[in-house]
Parts: sequence; C-alpha cells; structure tokens
Amino acid sequence: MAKGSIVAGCLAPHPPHLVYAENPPQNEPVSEGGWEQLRWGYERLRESLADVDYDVLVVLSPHWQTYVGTHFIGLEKCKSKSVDPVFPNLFRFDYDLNIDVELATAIHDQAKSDGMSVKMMENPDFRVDYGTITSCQMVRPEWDKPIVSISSNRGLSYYSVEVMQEMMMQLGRSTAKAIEKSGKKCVLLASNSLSHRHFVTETNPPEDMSKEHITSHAMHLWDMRMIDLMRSGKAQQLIDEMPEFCEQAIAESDGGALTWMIAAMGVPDQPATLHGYGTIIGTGNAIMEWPCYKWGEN
Ligand code: 2X7
Ligand code: FE2
Repeated sequence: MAKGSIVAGCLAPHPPHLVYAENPPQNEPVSEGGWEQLRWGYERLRESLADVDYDVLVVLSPHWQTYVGTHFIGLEKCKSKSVDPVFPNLFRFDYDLNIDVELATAIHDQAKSDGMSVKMMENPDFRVDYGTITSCQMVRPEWDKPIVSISSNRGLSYYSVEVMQEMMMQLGRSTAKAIEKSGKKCVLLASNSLSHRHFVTETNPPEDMSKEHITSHAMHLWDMRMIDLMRSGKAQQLIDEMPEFCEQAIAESDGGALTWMIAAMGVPDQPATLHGYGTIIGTGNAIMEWPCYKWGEN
C-alpha cells in the first residue's frame, strides 16, 4: 500500500455568519448576504483544492470542547440539527455527514500509543458542533468526502497555553503518523478565528456590513503579524509566539487547532497562501492554505 499523506492544511475559520450569509438549503435562517471578503476567500480556497486528489477532511474544532483528553467521533453516520448556542438566529443547520471511523480510530490508537489521553465518542445522540460543520461546509459544500472530527482538549483551562501546545504538537505528530500508515490522502482543517475579541451586541440586520470592523487596532496588528508569519513560512516562530498571541488577542487558536495542524505538517518552512481575511462581529479571520502536495515526495 502506498503511504498516506497530508495533501493540504487549511486554516478554516467557522463563524456561523458565513453559513448564514451563503444561504445553503440546510440552514434555516435566511440572509441578504454579507462578509463577502471572507466568502470570496473560501471560494478561492475551494478553487485551489478543486484539482487536488484527497479522500478525507480531518477537522479539529474549538467548539467541541473536552476536558479529559482528546475525543474522536466514532459513528459512521451523524444526522441531526446543529444550533449555535450564541447565534441561534443565524445557524440552525440540518447536517447529514459521513465519518471515516477507520481513520479516526487509527489516529486515536496512534495517539494512545504515543502516551496521550484519547477517547472514541460513540454516543448516537451526539450533536456535531457548529465549528466543525461550518468549516467543512465552507471548504466542501458538496459533503461528498467523509470527515474525521477531533475535539478540542481544553488543556489551557487546567494548565496554560504552553501545556496545551505541547499536547497539540504531540497530537499533530500522532495524526501525521496515522495518516501515513493509513494510505489515505487527507486535507487538514484547523477550524478557528485569529483574534477573538468580539462585540457584545448584534446589528440589525446582522449582515449590515457598514458596522463590521475589527474591535481594536491592537487586534488588527496581532492578526497581521500572524498572517505575515504564515505567509513567510515561519511556522516555528508562530508556535513560539502562540502563548502571547492567545493571551493578548484572546485568540481562538487557544483551542489547539492551528498548533495541531502545523505539527502534523511537520512545522513547515514553506509559505502558506492567504485566500482571504475579514472580520466577523469584530473578530479576525484568515483563510490560509499550506499546499503540501506541491512540496515534493507526498
Ligand atoms: O465561533 C465564532 C467565532 N469564532 C467568531 C465570531 C463569531 C461567532 O462565532
Ligand atoms: Fe469560534
């Protein structure tokens, strides 16, 4: 069997506003659009991945929060309605998705043998979180690829960003090993915003773009710094600066998704492509792609 590989890694933010603005048939609320810069960014990412051959999307979302270890969905089919608890007016989504349980179990087993605390989630009544759904919907609205869904272990809540990072670096290395052994070609999705200070009131309508902007200049500077590091291939520096970024920008990378993905890709020196940047209710969001399939032997 040929070795499996990570063909691309994508920073794929998940504010439910993006799904709301797209008006896919699965989502109940109806909008007049909005957040076009980001939605065009996702359009460019989809175009970029259109000719890339892959089997499965592997996604880690900070909105599936687990406090004892990292969990993986272990059910072949998940079908229900996902409602955003903070924005139920924007996101009430009927999902029907296929899980690659074989690969999920392989990553689980590898992480376990590498010393991590992990669990397969087999509760048939489990509701898939809106972060996982939004990132997958925006990257692959056809839902024709199975996914592996990974929880966000809140190491940060018990310890610190540094401990969270150590754990996510290991999870990333275990993920890469399991993928290689699986023979599968995978696209990884780190489902998170960058700076995460948001407004506490909503405009009417929510898609009124005359009111949308970053919450502060400091948040803007942090977002630009992180994007610059990604675009210039300085993934190690990004990892090194992550604790400060998480603290000062209340960054959603505190859930570990970005660190996990960077570690899985081997902390690459290769530059990432910026497909789009925009704010959502004041938070900073970048759509980035590391096109690993172009980097040689994959
Ligand atoms: O989950 C989110 C987010 N990360 C950013 C902005 C608004 C809503 O939801
Ligand atoms: Fe979020």
